[in-house]
Amino acid sequence: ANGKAATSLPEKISAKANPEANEATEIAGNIIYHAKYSPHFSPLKFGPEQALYATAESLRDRLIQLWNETYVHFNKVDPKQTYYLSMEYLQGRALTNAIGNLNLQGPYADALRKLGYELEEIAEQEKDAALGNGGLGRLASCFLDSMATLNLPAWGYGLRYRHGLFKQIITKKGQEEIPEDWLEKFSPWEIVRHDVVFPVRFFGKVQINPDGSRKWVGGDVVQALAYDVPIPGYNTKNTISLRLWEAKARAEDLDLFQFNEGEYELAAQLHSRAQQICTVLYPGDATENGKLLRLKQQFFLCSASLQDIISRFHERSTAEGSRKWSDFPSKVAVQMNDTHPTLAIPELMRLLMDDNGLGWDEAWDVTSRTVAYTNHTVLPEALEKWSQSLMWKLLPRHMEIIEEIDKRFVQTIRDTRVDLEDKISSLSILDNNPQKPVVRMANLCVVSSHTVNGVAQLHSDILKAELFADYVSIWPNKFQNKTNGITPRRWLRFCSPELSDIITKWLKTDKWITDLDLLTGLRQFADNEELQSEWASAKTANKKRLAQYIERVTGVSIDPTSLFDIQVKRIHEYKRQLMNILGVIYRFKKLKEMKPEERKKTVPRTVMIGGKAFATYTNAKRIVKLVNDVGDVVNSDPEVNEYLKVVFVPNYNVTVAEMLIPGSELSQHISTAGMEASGTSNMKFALNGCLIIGTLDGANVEIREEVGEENFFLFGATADQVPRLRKEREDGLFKPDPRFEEAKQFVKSGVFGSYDYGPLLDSLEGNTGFGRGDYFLVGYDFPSYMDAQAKVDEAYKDRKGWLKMSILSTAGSGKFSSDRTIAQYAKEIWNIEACPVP
Ligand code: NBG
Repeated sequence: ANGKAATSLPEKISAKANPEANEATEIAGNIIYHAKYSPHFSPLKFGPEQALYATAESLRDRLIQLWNETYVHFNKVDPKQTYYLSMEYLQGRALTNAIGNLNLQGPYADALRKLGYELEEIAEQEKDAALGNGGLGRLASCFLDSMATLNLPAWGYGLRYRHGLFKQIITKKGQEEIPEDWLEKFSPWEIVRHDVVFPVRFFGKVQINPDGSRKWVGGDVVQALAYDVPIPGYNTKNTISLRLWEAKARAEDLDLFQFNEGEYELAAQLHSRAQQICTVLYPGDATENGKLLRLKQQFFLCSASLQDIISRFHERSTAEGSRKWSDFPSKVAVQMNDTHPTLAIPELMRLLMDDNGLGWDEAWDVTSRTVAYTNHTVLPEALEKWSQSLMWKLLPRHMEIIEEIDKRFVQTIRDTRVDLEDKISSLSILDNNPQKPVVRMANLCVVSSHTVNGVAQLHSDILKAELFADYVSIWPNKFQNKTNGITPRRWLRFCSPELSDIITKWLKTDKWITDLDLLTGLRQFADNEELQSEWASAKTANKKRLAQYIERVTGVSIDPTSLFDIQVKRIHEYKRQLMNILGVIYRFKKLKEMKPEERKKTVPRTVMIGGKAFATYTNAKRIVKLVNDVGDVVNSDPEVNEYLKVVFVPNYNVTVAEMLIPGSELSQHISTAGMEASGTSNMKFALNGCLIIGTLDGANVEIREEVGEENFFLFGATADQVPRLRKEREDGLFKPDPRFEEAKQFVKSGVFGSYDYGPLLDSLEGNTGFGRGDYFLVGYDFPSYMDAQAKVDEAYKDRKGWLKMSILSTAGSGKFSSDRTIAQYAKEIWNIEACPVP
């Protein structure tokens, strides 16, 4: 705190002559006001935490003002609006982002200095809003930033998980999970909307009225209460909303009689059932109860959001008299982020038919012209299938509607496409297999949506050629590609101000922040020594900052002049962190075998791996344990630790990513080809001048095209080779590379401790009875991976060559702005237009 500890509020702030200083004075006054009158803490103490809340609240005033103006403007213009439905948002911290988007960096820094604090120090107090698990959730958050920045009439809807996804801690046992506590105190960024409440029903039964219409009655009714998180655009007034729902029981649901009888749990059971809904993201689903809770969460999001959307449709119609339902699709676009919000389809049908009296055909026309679906994975285990009996129990009316949609769809196929007769069992929505009857959510989405898209070109091609091939023959124009993107504000401008300033200086404009294609202008300077040296010093500064962070959270001290090699993402066998660590193990073994003078010729490396494993995913947890065990041995080996360090970065999240990515030089995107739908951290790394070692998978393919193949370390099988290679592996025709065998053998020898890695290593064997046949082809790709790693070392020795590649990597990343992605969604799927607040 500016040298001296600031723990109390200053009495007076003196104004200076220039306007910036006046703005800072005004802001400081605002912060003091909030510190004094905040309902959340006493003004007697003004430590960093209080300073954070007061600063955030001063910003919140501005955001609310802008948010209101935007809302009023949208109401007036009444444009078609998009609603993005997502079970996940990985917002991360909001303070730096809000200050940056509002262009208030200077005044806020000055204001806080007057109060005895540095802005960075205050920003660091903030906890991440971690309402997501990985790329899909972070994509949703990047999309919101772009929607606001492009002035699009678009909103997000999600759930307000009180404990988000778990927090990862690393102990001797490996990964352990503890609850996330982002709401423990309170979040200054949300506005409770006691005026926005909708009832959401569960269970109950379908009542048939005398006129034949149907009504869902009985069961439990829970209230959905809205919390609005304002999302400011960059350099614009437009501020949109992320509306998060919280589940609440009604006062009348407390059974006062039972309570007074001392039966407290029984008396409040509806309250506790409502509480469960927004407790955590992805509760374990191994039990029936767990499945039921997840289904409740999904329906809760869909029902509350659609009721809200419909009420806004009515609200905006009052100006020109009441609106026709057939206009709904020209006013509303609903985007389903993966299959999690699929229940939006039967829920919209139900609301239209049962509550608003539309007939089936009219309701179907409205629904199918309104909803669109983004697929984010081809992994069969991630394609949702819900048990029909569970659905009948929780959502009886919706099951009737789904059956009817399916019946009509199948009938149409029978009537019009005799050639597809034998495909009907796989095309239909209901899988009536008597062992395990399920609803196939992806099929329901494809049948009901006007547009279906994948998230990178290769992924969209695979969807069309494989997963949804037969649907393509029915609706050839339904399928699109929308290659993912990332917001250049958070992922370059704000997380690496040093590099950003250099880019602005050389491009002679900062317009690249909203027009990322301008980065190609750096290409002409890639060989320029002056730029290279500035580039190098920005990278070095970021590496030093990262090294300090690593030491602080892990105790491991790393050398900022070594090559920083990073792989951060959810731990999954298809992402092949296991291949990475086996490569490290091989490197370690070779270093041990070398003579000291030989070692000196090698390129020192720091390998950082981070990511959460799903709590019940045993092999993923074993991988986390292995990385940690390898780190313990390597980092304490006096012969080798000058040349190799291995760090497991705990609790990887958005904030950690903002620290790691700017300091990275090499990053690994090494999934089995065809399995990673897109990847989005690959884009963030490339944008920050980090080189990629990777397979031809997901968006890697397009990144390599854009940055140039000479600036990308490619290896491995291609997606079209994978099926044949798996077959060969199964048939025992595969001959492993000696390096692969040596690395596995080394682990088995017990060098990395007594933990039993047998089962993990067995998963890499052919069909040996316990082996899973190396489904992810680690063995097959290992030799080409190691060869590519050798090329990395060679390239790193040529300092200028490396810097040039790094500059070209940034220069080629323009395509991966989420502004480009969202502009394409707006034009090609949603049919919406910008609506800037004047
Ligand atoms: C993930 C994919 C990633 C992709 C993100 C965002 C799911 C279901 N899918 O490859 O695995 O980048 O979605 O599209 O989380």
